[in-house]
Amino acid sequence: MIHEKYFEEQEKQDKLIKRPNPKNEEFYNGIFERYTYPVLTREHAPVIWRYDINKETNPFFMERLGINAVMNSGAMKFNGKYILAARVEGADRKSFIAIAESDKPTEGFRFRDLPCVFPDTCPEETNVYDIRLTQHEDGWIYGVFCSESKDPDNKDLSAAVAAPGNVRTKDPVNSERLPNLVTLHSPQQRNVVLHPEFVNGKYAFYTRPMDDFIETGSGGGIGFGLCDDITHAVIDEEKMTSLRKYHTITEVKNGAGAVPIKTDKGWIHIAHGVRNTAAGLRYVIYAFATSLEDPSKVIAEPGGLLIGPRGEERVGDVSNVTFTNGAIVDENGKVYIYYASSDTRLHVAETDIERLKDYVFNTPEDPLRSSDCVKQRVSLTEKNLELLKSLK
Ligand code: M1P
Repeated sequence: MIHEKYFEEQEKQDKLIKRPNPKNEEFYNGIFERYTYPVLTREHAPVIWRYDINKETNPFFMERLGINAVMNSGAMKFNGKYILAARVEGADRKSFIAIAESDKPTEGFRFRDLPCVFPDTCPEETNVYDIRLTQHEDGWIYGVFCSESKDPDNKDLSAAVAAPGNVRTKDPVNSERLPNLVTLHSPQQRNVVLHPEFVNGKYAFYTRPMDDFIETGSGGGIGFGLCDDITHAVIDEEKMTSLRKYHTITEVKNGAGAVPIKTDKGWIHIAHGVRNTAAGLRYVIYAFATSLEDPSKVIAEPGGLLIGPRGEERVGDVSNVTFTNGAIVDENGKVYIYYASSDTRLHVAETDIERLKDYVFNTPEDPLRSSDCVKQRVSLTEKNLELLKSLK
């Protein structure tokens, strides 16, 4: 017999999913719009994932398998639907990937009945998260994610190893797991993204070389490497693309985010950068462009952040974080950037290709020193003052 509380909880959730999500009219920067509500939260996790709805076995209608957070999501448009492959974190700290879909890009996301169950080919793997969905020109949809295991060579209980897992599918229901990507010169990898096109006839990956699970150490930024065989992907040389720099938003680390967006001026990358503060690490989203002829070559990098945590976004399980691993470009040129705040919930920011190009190619670079930054600002202000004189 179904517990009566099930119907109450389900009704609450249906209301939440159907709630309209207007643009946040208070926020303006000309670059993108924010929306009022997150598009996915832990309250969106299906009731049937969390409760045993049978009154005989769950008389108190207790949550048996709680959900802690819904965040970092891969994204794509498929068969007219907006698809999010979300990182769902259980109350037990283990994450898994689950697909939520909607007919609209900014509201109405509902999880499928069952989360994704990838072929269990890595017995040492403890946690999986942060999938990037690449609709590759070879006809497959790839999902590259972080596969995390306990470090067998380190007695520290928290010592872990991160490697890029890879699944592929043609129908987003059944998936084939490929061996984890191997990078010959980097002991750990997270935030790996498969480029959607062949480069010199090879598969191309954006990587993030790390010496350690948390610290990038000698890893200088976002790398780029090629491999011949996607079914046994091995990367030898990792060229550097967007570099970490002292006293910038990427000082501590950075990492590729959404699959690069192709424009007539170059590939636009929406990535994340991390700096340290007295309050801990601060994660923000930034953008840069690489050349169409050589997608490893950075051709533009606006100074500063594109999306930083604001208001309620600042607080969560890991506060002061905005992070993205998915964006969708619509047929009409609109771009939806799905970003999580503070490792807790998922939001959407809306822009379009023309604005993104203008932002990436016409926003000044970070001149790296206060004295040059202030000159940059004075120059802009003086030009504006000159123009304002015409009003007098
Ligand atoms: O907690 C913030 C983010 O930390 C990691 O990102 P990075 O590898 O750059 O440190 C990821 O685990 C990510 O999931 C998380 O949002």
